[in-house]
Amino acid sequence: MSLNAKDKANVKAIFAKAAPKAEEIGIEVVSRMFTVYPQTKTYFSHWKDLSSGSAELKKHGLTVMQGVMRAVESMDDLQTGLLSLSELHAFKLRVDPANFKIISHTILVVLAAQFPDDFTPDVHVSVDKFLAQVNLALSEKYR
Ligand code: HNI
Repeated sequence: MSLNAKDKANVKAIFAKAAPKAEEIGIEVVSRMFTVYPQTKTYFSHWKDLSSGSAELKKHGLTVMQGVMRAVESMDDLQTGLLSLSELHAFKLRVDPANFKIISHTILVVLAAQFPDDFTPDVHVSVDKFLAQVNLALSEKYR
């Protein structure tokens, strides 16, 4: 399941393309996650507004995408790169790690919708593998 050289190149390329649109993509990811998997909204009950136009959602969408882009940079050692984020989600936010799969799937869908020409089956496989590794690293501190 580890990423080969081609996977790494595919992941770097599609996220390089996504980077300038990180805010727009982040909004789309979080608002789709809330719509399709409404149980994810329970973690954000302290927000004033969970709608897709809200300032909180806009900020959080960008934050999550920046987290994913940082993971791209540390893809050779995700366990170390995502250690503090794993700690935060496990101990402070107490996010059930089942939700990491949900957001990964949502990220895949949004990338496919935003970049239909780039999102070939090959790229799909590579990004899927990468996000599975991110999930594993984010889940590290739960056990
Ligand atoms: Ni997540 C905060 C990254 C998945 C719920 N999250 C963050 C922050 C980053 C981040 C970065 C800000 C950290 C800080 O303040 O120092 N989250 C990521 C990444 C993923 C992810 C990279 C997966 C790809 N988070 C999820 C999921 C949920 C989630 C699946 C719940 C459904 N995250 C949260 C919550 C916060 C959060 C809740 C605090 C947000 C706030 O506004 O208080």
